[in-house]
Amino acid sequence: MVSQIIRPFAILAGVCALLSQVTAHYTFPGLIVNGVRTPDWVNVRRTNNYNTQAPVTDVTSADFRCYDSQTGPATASTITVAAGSTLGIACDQTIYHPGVINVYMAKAPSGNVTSFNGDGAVWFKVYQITAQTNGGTSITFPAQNLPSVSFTVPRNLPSGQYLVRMEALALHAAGTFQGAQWYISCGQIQVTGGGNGNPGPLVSIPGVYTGNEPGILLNIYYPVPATYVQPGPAVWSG
Ligand SMILES: *[C@@H]1O[C@H](CO)[C@@H](O)[C@H](O)[C@H]1NC(C)=O
Ligand SMILES: [Cu+2]
Repeated sequence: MVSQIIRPFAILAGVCALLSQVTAHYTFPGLIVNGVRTPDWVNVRRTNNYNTQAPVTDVTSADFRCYDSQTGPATASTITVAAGSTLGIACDQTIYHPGVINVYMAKAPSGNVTSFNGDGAVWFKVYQITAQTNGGTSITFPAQNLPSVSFTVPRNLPSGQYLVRMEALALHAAGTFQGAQWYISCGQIQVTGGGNGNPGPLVSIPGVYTGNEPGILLNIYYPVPATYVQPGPAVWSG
C-alpha cells in the first residue's frame, strides 16, 4: 500500500528531473524580422550545441565567437533588415537562467557576410540587458525567462552585411572561474537604408573578456552584490 502511494511520486520526481535538465540550457536559432520569426538555423549559423544546448565556458576559445567550430560557419543565409527597425533574436525556449545579455555586431569588410569569420577588432555592442541591484538587498535579472530579445538596429549604422552575435551570460554558477555559462549564436543580416555612423568601441571576440571581470566572476546569491558591472564595451546606439 505504501509503495503504491510512493511510486507515482518517485516517477513524477524522475520526470521532473529529466524536464529540468532539458529546460536548463538553450540556444538562439532564430531572428525576428518585421515581426516574423525566421525558422531555426536559417538566418543564424548553426551552433555546435544545436542538439545539446550546452554552453561555452571558456571566453578565450574560438567557439566564444559564434560557437560553430564543428558545424562550420557557412550554414546560414542572410536576411535584409532596415536600419532603424526592430530586430529580435529568438530563444528555442526561454532564457532560463539568471543572467545578462549583450548583442554585438560586426560588418563584413568584403560586403559578403557568408565568407566573413569575424576576425580582428571588428565587434561593437548594440544592445544589453543588465542586472538590477539596489545596494545589496536584492539582485534581479530582467532578461530571465524572456523568449526573445529585441533591439533597434541603429539608424546611423552604415548599410552592408553584418554578423549579429547574441551573448546570453548565465550567472547561476559564476562564483568560480569558468563557472559562468555563455549561450551564443551569430545571425547574418543585410542592413539597408543605413547612415554614416562610426560604430565603436571595437573589440575582438574572443579577447573582449578574460573571465575575471566583476560581472562574470561573481556569486549572485551571497552576499547579494551591491552593484553589478555589465561586461564589455559601452553600447553604440548610433
Ligand atoms: C559569399 O561568400 C560565399 C562563401 O565564400 C560564397 O559561396 C558566395 O558566392 C559569396 N557571395 C557573393 C555574392 O559573392
Ligand atoms: Cu543551462
